This record gives sequence, structure tokens and C-alpha cells, in this order.
Amino acid sequence: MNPRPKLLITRKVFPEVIERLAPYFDIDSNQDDDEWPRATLLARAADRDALFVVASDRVDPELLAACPRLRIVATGSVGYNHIDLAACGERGVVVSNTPDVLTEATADMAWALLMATARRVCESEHWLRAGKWGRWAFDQWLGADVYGTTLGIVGMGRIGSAVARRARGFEMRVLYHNRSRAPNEAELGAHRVELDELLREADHVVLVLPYSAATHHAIGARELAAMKPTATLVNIARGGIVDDAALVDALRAGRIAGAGLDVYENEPALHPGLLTVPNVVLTPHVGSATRSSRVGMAMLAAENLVAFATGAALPTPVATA
Ligand code: 8YV
Repeated sequence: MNPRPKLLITRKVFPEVIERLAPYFDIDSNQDDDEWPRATLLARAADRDALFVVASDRVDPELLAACPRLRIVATGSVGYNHIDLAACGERGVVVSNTPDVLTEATADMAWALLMATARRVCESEHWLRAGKWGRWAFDQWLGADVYGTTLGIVGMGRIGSAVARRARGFEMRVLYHNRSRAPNEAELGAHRVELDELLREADHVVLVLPYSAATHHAIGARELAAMKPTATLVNIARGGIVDDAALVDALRAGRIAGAGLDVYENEPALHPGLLTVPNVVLTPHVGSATRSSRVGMAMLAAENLVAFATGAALPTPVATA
């Protein structure tokens, strides 16, 4: 009998996920969730046939060269910009990700940030906790309307569509910008426009596009200046899509009203300016953080690994060619 393939799981997962994988793999894993320096990752991965990684694990030519036996990388994320797909393809390493299972939770989070930012929930709460609420006033903590306004969605994939679907309840006009026309745009009541028009027209802009060299700093000083001074910006996609330094400048100068951010350039480090501007809502990359969604993601990564081990087709492969 062939020995079981060797798997490295780089981060703590749920016990049921280990149970699912245990019959198929010889497992080394980081269930203490220690912070591994890069050298530890390279050393622990060196003799592995399979890797279960997360978005903070860079799978690049250096790592692939360190793992000559590697055949599969399963990432516990829908995004795969941390994986060099071409390099994996060249070495015959297959890749899988975790679409769908996090769509609704992440769309909910976009709305949580949109609402909290537009209605200044965090700013006013901090003020209240600081004991500053002496009396009520007509013009206190005025925020932006959400109901009946215009929503601009940049990136109209699964999560963008789920964000748009929720906008119907708020009777919003929905504009979107996407490379291709969304096949469900009629059902969503969404209109495809150029990015500049979306930025000019939208009262609330939600970013839901994948990160790549092409989308690096897609929202920078020029784009922020194109937005309405009353508008809010929400990023639940990836750090690096927004130029954080330009965003801090725009928030300070009042060029936009506020921003709700779940992702950052260089996270978990934040641009220091973000911590000093009041009109931002900041969350620590928790877009998919509900139990059902995170268990779903980890389990889907596991199902891809089990399929690999049993010679079945991967449920959610990512094209590496
Ligand atoms: C993950 C995400 O929680 O799936 C993604 O692409 O950004 C998040 O939902 C995170 O990346 C963990 O790997």
C-alpha cells in the first residue's frame, strides 16, 4: 500500500476538519496557531505533498523550490493573490480555493461597514463611551442617508452580486463596474458603468474586486477626488486595492465623508494615519468571520485535499495555466 501523502496545515483549523483529513493524510499542523517565521514554513513544508494554507502564507517560487514533492496547495480563502499560480502550474502543483461558502457572510459585512460608516456608529459610540454625551441636539452626529441613495459596486462577482441583492431592500439605484457584463444584472437591477462615472455618482462605494497587479491602487488620490464629498467608501476585498496613504489624506481633507475598511495594505500593520482619522470604521479582516462561513471555508479546503488524496476531481480548483 502506498504511504499516505504528507500534509502540512499552517494554521489552527476546526477539530472536525482535522478529523475529516486524518484518514487520508500523514498530518503535520500548527494547531497551537503559533506565528511561524517564513523559515519555519519553508522547513515544515519541505517534505510535504500537500499544503493547507491561508491568505497570509505566500506561495511563491521560493516556497515551491523548497518543496520538491508538493502536488497541491489548498487555500482556506476565496482570494488567491498570495499564490503564484503560474509558478504552481509550471511545477504541476494544483491549487484550490473556497468560493461560495463565504459569499453571504462577506456581503453582510460589507453592509455592516457601509451602515456603520454612513451613520457614524463607531464615532458616536466612542464619544458616548468617553462620557461626552451631555444633551441631545438636532444637528448631532448627522450621517449620510442609505435608503433610496445610489450604491456603486466595484467588482461584480459572487460577493458583489450578494451586496447588490441586499440593496433592493433599501430601494437603492445600483451601479457597478466590472470588466465584463454581469449575466444577472437585470435580476439585480444593476447598471454597468465606467469606474469614473460610478465614483462620481455613487453615495456609497463598495469594493469587492480581486487584488492583482492590475487592481493595485485602483482607488488612489485621483479616484478619491472623483467621489462626492458626502460619499462613503467600503473595502471588504483586499488591501492594496486602495492606496491607504491617499485615503488618509482624502479623509483628513474631507474629500470623502468616511470609509469602512476590513482590509489594509501590509495588514496586520495599519497605515498610522488610519488610527488618527475619526471618520473611519476599522475591522481586522473579518469579512468571512461567522462560524458557519469559516467552518465552511476550512471544510471546503479539506474536501479539495480529500479529493486529491482519493484521485477525484477537486470541487473548487483554481486554474493555474
Ligand atoms: C479569509 C478572505 O478569512 O477568503 C478570503 O479571500 O479574505 C477571508 O475571507 C482570509 O483570507 C483567511 O485566509
